[in-house]
Amino acid sequence: MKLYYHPLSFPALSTLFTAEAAGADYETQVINLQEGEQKSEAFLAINPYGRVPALSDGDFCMAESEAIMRYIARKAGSDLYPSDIEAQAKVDQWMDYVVQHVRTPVARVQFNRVIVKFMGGEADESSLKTGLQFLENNLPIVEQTLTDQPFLCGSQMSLADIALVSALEPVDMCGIDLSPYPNLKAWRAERQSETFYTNVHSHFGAELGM
Ligand SMILES: N[C@@H](CCC(=O)N[C@@H](CS)C(=O)NCC(=O)O)C(=O)O
Repeated sequence: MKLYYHPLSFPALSTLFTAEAAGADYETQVINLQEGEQKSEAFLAINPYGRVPALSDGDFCMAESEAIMRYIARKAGSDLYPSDIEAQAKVDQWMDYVVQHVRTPVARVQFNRVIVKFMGGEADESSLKTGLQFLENNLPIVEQTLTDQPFLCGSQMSLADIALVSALEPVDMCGIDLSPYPNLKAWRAERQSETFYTNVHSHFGAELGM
């Protein structure tokens, strides 16, 4: 199984973290987004959407990070994505919440505080404010959940937790303050000390010397 990624793509990192946590046998290939490799003919044959992450497994190719996470966990027979229908539904629920209500606003802040500088553009202050406001609206439920229980879906780590760790990857780089959420902050530090994380990198941006 091969995972195509870029170290600054947090959706792509979620697939690497999943492969590590599930104990999957995998290799990786970096796709150079700065050079536009994602739109090359060779890569479009793997992912016609022209984005990372993507996965190939023999002749089988697929895209979309959460779908890839589920594929990896199922293929490895991992409990990260439980087979019980209700337990699985709860993992799906939290994965959807994290992607929609945490990852999307984090990406908005990252775009306006970090990416625009690389692109030589200007931040859209209203978009930035909206991203920060969405986080302020949405993170308290995550904080409360991780106060009540060790993981998003109860007592065991699942794909939902990996989605959350990944969604929060750029927070230090783009100055998002997690101190109003002490349990989330401590939970994140604990996950970042685990091998599924440290086998991928020490911190977000490390691969590029950031
Ligand atoms: N919904 C997709 C999002 C993938 C995505 O937006 N990837 C970005 C990097 S984070 C990308 O490859 N951008 C390059 C481009 O759009 O040209 C997923 O979760 O996999």
